[in-house]
Amino acid sequence: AAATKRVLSIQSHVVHGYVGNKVATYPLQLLGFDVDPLNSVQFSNHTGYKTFKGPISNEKELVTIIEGLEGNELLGHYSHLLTGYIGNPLFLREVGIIVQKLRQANPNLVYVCDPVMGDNGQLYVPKELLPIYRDEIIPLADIITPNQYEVELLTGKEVRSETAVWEAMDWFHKRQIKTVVISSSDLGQPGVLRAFLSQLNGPRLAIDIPKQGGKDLVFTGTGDLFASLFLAHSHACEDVSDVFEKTIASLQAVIKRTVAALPHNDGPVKACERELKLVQSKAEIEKPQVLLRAQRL
Ligand code: PLP
Ligand code: PXL
Repeated sequence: AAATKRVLSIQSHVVHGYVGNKVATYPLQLLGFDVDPLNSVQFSNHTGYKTFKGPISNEKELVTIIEGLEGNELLGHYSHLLTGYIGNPLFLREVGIIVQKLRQANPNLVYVCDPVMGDNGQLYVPKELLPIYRDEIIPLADIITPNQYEVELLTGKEVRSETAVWEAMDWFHKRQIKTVVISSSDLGQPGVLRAFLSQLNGPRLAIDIPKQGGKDLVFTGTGDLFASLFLAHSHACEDVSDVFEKTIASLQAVIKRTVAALPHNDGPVKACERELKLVQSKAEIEKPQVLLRAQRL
């Protein structure tokens, strides 16, 4: 029988720090989900450090793991599939086959896809991933969480205005994706990130997020954390505004604690000092305090 709260999470593992499965697992567990992490890579740390080392899993290894689960009739146990950073086109193509297997085993499976490809005009995966996401993977998803740049890549159109945001949302809805969340964009006022959500035959929402800790500070893993929190809250809440607000509330609390722990000197902030203070934010993950409200548009 399908569990109601069991996630297969296909993402990266890092030994040190919090991105991919390392940042997604704990919040999902705190919010009551069993999490089965399937690691697409095992790196020493995320790729924004001076150096990183470790093996990348190939599609044959992925198939082997899935065969093991299948051999024990475990594929039907998943209520959710979550996918994030995948660096290998053949691995991604295999994920498409796995989605269909999981759906066959549980027709109510919810697939949350974070099509991680890049940020701020910079691609950080091989360009061969784009057509696979666009044509094979995205059409299978229920919920997608691209950033502004990833929306531009997938739709093939610039997103430089709010009108363009809603046109892009409709591009996804035409492909039957129920919920599209753009977790951050530069379309807000200066110093403000604007996030957008659109639901097929549902509301259009936006939340303005004041940037924390100065304009040059960037955090890694925030998008991965967003997707895991959104998955958890979308299962628990009927109202998609609540889901959106709670997700942003916990994410902002984690960032706030991370900023507060930065060293008080003027030197450049090191990658390891910017690692999210995830474990320390247990209370705010369990009980988000909503400060930023969603606007209905
Ligand atoms: N960084 C900050 C400060 C945010 O508030 C958010 C989203 O709310 C994000 C990052 C997530 O966006 P991205 O998917 O671009 O990492
Ligand atoms: O958060 C995205 C991400 C996921 N996984 C790995 C990364 C990054 C971003 O740098 O390096 C391994």
